Amino acid sequence: MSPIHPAWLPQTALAPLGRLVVRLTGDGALVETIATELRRATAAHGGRLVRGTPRGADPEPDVTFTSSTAAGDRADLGAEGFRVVRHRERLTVTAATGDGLLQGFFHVVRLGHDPHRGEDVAVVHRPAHPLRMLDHWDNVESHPVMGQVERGYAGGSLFYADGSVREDLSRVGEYARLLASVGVNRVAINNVNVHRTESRLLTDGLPDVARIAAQFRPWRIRVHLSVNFNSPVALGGLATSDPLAPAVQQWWRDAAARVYQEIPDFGGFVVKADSEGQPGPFGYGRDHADGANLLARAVAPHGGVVFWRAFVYNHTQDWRDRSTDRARAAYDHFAGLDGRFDDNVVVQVKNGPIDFQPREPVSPLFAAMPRTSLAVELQVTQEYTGQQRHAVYLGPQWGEVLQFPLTPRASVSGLVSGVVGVSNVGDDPFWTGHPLAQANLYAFGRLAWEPALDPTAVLQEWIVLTFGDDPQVGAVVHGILDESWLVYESYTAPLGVGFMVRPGGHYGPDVDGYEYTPWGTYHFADRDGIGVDRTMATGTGYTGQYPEPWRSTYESLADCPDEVLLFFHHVPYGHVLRSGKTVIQHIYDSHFAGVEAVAKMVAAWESLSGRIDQPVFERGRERFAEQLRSATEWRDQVNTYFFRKSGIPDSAGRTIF
Ligand code: GCV
Repeated sequence: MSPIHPAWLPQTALAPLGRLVVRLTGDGALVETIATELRRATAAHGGRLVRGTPRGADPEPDVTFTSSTAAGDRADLGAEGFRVVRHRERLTVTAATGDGLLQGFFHVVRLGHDPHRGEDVAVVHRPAHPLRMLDHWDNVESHPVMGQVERGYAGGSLFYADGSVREDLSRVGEYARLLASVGVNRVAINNVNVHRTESRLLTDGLPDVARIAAQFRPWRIRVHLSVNFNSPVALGGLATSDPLAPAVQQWWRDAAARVYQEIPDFGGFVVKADSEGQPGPFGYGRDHADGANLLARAVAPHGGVVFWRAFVYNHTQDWRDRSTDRARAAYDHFAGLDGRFDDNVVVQVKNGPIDFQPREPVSPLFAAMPRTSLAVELQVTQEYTGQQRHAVYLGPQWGEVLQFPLTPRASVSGLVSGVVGVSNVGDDPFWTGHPLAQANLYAFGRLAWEPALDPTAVLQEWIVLTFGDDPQVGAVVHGILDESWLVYESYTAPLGVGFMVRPGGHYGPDVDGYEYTPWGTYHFADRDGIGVDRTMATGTGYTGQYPEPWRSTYESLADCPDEVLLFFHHVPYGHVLRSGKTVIQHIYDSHFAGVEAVAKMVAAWESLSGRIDQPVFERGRERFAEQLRSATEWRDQVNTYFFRKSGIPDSAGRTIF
């Protein structure tokens, strides 16, 4: 068993700061957290930590972290911001809160060598979104089908083993440190599918939840629980969980009060309701505003927040029924409720209208609820993007989503107050299965804090912190990861078609895997053409959920961008794309090119032998071998399927079976 990998915070990452004279002022729990970091770093690397206000005998600090109580700073820097001033080779970081100072501390770690040297600067950093959260789909008791972590590709859970909360939670503390270093400030610790044992975390499991919260607290990360909407019946013995029943309301108030007694900084609840078998307000003839407000009012007196998921759709559809369209569901259920949610409800919307496919258009719901707090939900765990066996850097996808100009005035990022990711971490020694998948966890936090960051620059930060500044390693890792999302897309589902995966596990190709199932139908391929007609003119009308200009853009075959063409239109195989290629030739070309790109990744990784830690190299090598095998399978199955359907040969005459 390899020792636990330090991810992007090895001792070497703290060495540049640890060599300097550093002053730290202020007090409080978070200042003590920073002090511990600085004490360790300076002790290991020969620098010096000076606490408190300057005294005559103290050496001049190279870097100063200072807590300010000035009203102007409070207004300017807010609850989590910090100011960085470099003047004559002295660096000063000022914050009005411990949270801000902690973020400022990690900012200086990212600056690397000699952070006090360089041009004079004065810049304020504030997060774009106050809510930056990771959801864990971890089960306390390993689920017979989904295992310990639903859609987890990094071993077991950090929190649970053998049916209960782990005795030793020290690794959770390490995880909290990593998350804090990239600005994550909330974590939900159990699966949104809340099974029997997990529902009891809210009641008799509370002391254990409190132990987990204690690991996150020094890093100011608030813990949330996913709760089962039916808890008043299942746990409280009530006859109903109807959100309008006074006894139900009282039950939730009491439950929340007990939680806050045990965990005063508890974040609140996460709820998946009326979705994929989870109970919800529909069962009582109520709507999702009634359901969400029930829980919101229970936690409101304690400052809690309820993340209510908009992932509500019918998973028992009849594939013969062409009028149902899963893509429409979130908007159809939620847009009409805008304005009815309490202030402490955050409606959590998946980035796309379906389910974390390699490519989807952004959900139109972000533009439809101006009077509701929204969060965008991203999938860091690589359910449909290679399950941490394929190297896929998702930063560019998330950057595109967050910056997508959905309305004439606002990007998705500008329409939401939170960014939530489904965590990709488990008890794996490398945290994330594929060591390169750590980059996704890192980028999630950084982009949630500042969506305008260039994902390639974020990757560069991660590379230097993790591997050091060997330029060859940097070039190779960039070469592998920069375009890896597009490479993955190219050898899997083309042009916005999704779900050509093996049902259940969602790994590997199965073109017709979901085509005749109750979960929705995704490609409608026949001998003449492919794609889902979601237009208003002849299809499901989904395009009508978008504001202009996207409604017209997506409705029009001529204007629809190639990469989502088959998401919106059913076209003949001979349809000529904006790229100038026919759809069928694009399918062939992209699949051949994708596998070639993976072969280059494999060779590039091999060149790192001896230049990076051996266990990281070996783990990566094993994953790249699987990626090449799997990509080849995708290429051959997808190409063969569409060649057989269409009868149109590859113009380059390559091997199709
Ligand atoms: C936690 C998809 C996944 C499910 C997941 C669900 C959700 O359907 O396959 O495993 O359930 O999304 O987001 O709730």
